[in-house]
Amino acid sequence: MSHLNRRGFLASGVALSASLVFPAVGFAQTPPAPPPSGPFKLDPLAYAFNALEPHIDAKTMELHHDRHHAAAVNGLNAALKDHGQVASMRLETILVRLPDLPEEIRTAVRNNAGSHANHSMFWQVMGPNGGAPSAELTAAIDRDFGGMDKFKDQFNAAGGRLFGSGWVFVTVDSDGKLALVSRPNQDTPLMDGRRVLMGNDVWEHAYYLNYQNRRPDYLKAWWNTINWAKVSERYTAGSNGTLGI
Ligand code: MN3
Repeated sequence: MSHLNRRGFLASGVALSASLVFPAVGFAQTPPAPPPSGPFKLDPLAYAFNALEPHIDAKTMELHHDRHHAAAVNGLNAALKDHGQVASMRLETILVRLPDLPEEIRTAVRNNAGSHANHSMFWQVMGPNGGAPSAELTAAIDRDFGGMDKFKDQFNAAGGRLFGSGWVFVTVDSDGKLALVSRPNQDTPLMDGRRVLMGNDVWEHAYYLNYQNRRPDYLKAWWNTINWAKVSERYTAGSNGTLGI
């Protein structure tokens, strides 16, 4: 449903229920303004907030998704309010074209679009039913990192080295080659036109309630939350050039 249609639908729904409750007032009643909206939206989490316990606690997941990620989506929509042409682009296109954006919205878009993309990826690659990586992904991990254990060690070491807030990513190119990449703040390799297989959020809001200053423990525990079936799907899509966010 388009933004305009949804707004019209909501407005008529409000007017209809108002006329049922207050028949004397009927359609003279002005419906309340719709909530702020825009082209980008926050998808609900595909699993329960407590689904990743004990590795990531429910409260952290709820705040992370419903507050932090939601704020990024709202911030992005607000930044693009008067920039319809940018607002109509795909998120990955906006991210790779940041240098072309009007300067007055560039930083807000960089932070909020980056955050929206990073968190959308993050929820996807986690889940309660981990499974195992596909044979193709396993072979790529063996080839590019020397095996799963070394892969996790290198990834966690990169997470430990990150100063301040940021992300550790694994990129996948169209030949299926994997690479480890860290980025500060809400930057993402999508800004360089690369594709992200998976990544971990190393901002303190991702772990502080449960792990406080023990970031290495969080980095280690995070592997227990990985949805390898989904990551394997993303690997296939990355290798054939169809992977989006
Ligand atoms: Mn986060």
